[in-house]
Amino acid sequence: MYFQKDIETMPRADIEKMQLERLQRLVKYCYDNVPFYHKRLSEAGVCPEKIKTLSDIQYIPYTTKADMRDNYPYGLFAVPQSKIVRMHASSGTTGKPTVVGYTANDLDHWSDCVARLAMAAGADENTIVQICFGYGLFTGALGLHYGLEKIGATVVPSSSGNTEKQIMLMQDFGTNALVATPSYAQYIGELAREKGVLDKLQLKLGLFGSEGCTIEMRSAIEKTLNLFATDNYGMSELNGPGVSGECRERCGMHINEDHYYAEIIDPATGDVLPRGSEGELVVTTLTKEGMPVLRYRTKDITKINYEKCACGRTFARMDKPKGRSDDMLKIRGVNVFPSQIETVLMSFKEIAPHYQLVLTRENFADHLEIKVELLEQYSSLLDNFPALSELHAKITKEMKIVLGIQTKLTIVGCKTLERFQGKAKRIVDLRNQ
Ligand code: DLL
Repeated sequence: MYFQKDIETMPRADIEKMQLERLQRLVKYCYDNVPFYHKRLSEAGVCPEKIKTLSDIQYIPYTTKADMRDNYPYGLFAVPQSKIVRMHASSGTTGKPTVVGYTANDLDHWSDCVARLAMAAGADENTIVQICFGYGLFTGALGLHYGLEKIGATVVPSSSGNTEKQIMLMQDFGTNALVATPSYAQYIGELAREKGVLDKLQLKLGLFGSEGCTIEMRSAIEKTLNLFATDNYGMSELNGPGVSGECRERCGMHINEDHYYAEIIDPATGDVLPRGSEGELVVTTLTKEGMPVLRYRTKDITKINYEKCACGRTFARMDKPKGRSDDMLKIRGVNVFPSQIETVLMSFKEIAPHYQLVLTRENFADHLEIKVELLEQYSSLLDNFPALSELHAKITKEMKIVLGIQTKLTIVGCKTLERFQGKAKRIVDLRNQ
């Protein structure tokens, strides 16, 4: 089923014609309305008239997360505040989030994009959907919320957490669709099983996203919850969810190419790679008014297939991202940066600047263990259990406040952890073992 069949099944030549027209308009729009882009484009010798073909996009410099940070909070906005009707934000490395502003048209386009993906997954006006993403500055909940309302689904904005109540509502409301991160969906399944109410749930569809999930893990979740789930990709800087998502064929996530122009580049050199190659996804927002983004480096590693899909849609399909080219960790749906952890650790005088982050997956949920060393002069703490426990509790509490998730802390003696000659490798990712 389609939400906008004429657009979703456009011949490729027409898609590219539309993309070029929109790109030309966008570059002029950014040049005229965002001083940051005016300067960037001028320095690169790109005036709007230089964009004559889609491949001329290669002359435009990339936009990065650092640019977002440097222009916090409103430096990349293209319209005055009076035209902004919504703001969202994502967590950032320095404590300052990345801010996104939306005009009324942006919200309309955003919900169209989500609506298409929800219908491609099988949702319609008979869907009763529980949205178990956290409502707030995070784009996931409100993004799905308005997209699903647009197709006439009944939205239950239950947010994340309070899982027993979620399960009760699912039974009482006859919820037949679930929006969640795959790991939260798994947890809901586990708890429902524990409570002996799995067979009382009427879920048929899962719209999962916001974090990676292997096919194997998804199959296990589908089996537990007795539903069919699709994967959905997006990021705050590009509106949020709705950039791409799977149809019922589940052979790649359809990119909403009338709103997003996607490229694949070599993350090391920045060179654009030939179609079909694997590399870092770079996305240009073709229609965004509030905060347009030119060639945003997502850091997500994937590849794109431009063949028409068996479902009839012609929009290109991206693979599930293999991972990120930077260090951001996504744990139980929460973005965690190693630098945040380091900042917390370094605020304790007893702790040495040596730590290791061990990621594991237990019962389909990600866990983070932080191993830290005591400074030599505090080594005696290892023999003083009450004092060590007190320090342990203080660090754990601070970590929870800063990261927003529970972590396991292991304090070890000095000179226990590995040392490095070149770049430190602090992350030990055992999640796929
Ligand atoms: O996670 C937006 C979103 C919400 C997408 C709900 C889908 C559903 P951010 O918090 O800014 O935005 O995180 C963006 O999360 O660069 C990816 O690394 C990762 N990510 C998002 N979706 C997927 C996915 C939202 N389906 C970052 N598979 C992105 C793997 C994903 N990784």
